[in-house]
Amino acid sequence: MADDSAPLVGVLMGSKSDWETMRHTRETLTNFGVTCECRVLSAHRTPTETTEFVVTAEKNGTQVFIAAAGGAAHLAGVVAAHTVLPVLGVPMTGWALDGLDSLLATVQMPRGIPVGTLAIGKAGAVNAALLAISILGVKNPEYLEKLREYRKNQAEAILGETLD
Ligand code: RP5
Repeated sequence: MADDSAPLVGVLMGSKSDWETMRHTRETLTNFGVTCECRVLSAHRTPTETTEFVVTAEKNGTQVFIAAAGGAAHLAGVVAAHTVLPVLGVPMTGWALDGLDSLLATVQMPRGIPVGTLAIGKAGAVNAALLAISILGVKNPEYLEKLREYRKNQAEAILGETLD
């Protein structure tokens, strides 16, 4: 049964080592007044708990999932396998290939189970939050208004830049 107090966005990451990057997702969502629950849950280290989290969150009323992982990054794909809600994937930089491995693992979902994949690292973490807010904005026009304001402020800051 959907619960009005359920967080709108579920944010999963494969390891606490991803949090330095993914804290920008929470910060962005919070700045827009969008509630989220952030959890360390891994597709391969905690597969059962990952599935349970997604199924329960969907039942409770969560509307978008964001999943971040590095290396052989199958977390977003596994989340998408357990829900028809939108799933946004954020590739984390890693050890040997510096995020290219996780980018390909996240973006190259076979036909039938989509994951909307963002950029590697902090840009992807922020943009995943912004895209989740756009998705929520389809039913909540106040979020679209806040996005317009955010872009206006961003443009003004750029136009106000001075160079020495
Ligand atoms: C992935 O492996 C995690 O998402 C993380 O990006 C990467 C490394 O994890 P740790 O070894 O730092 O826990 O599962």
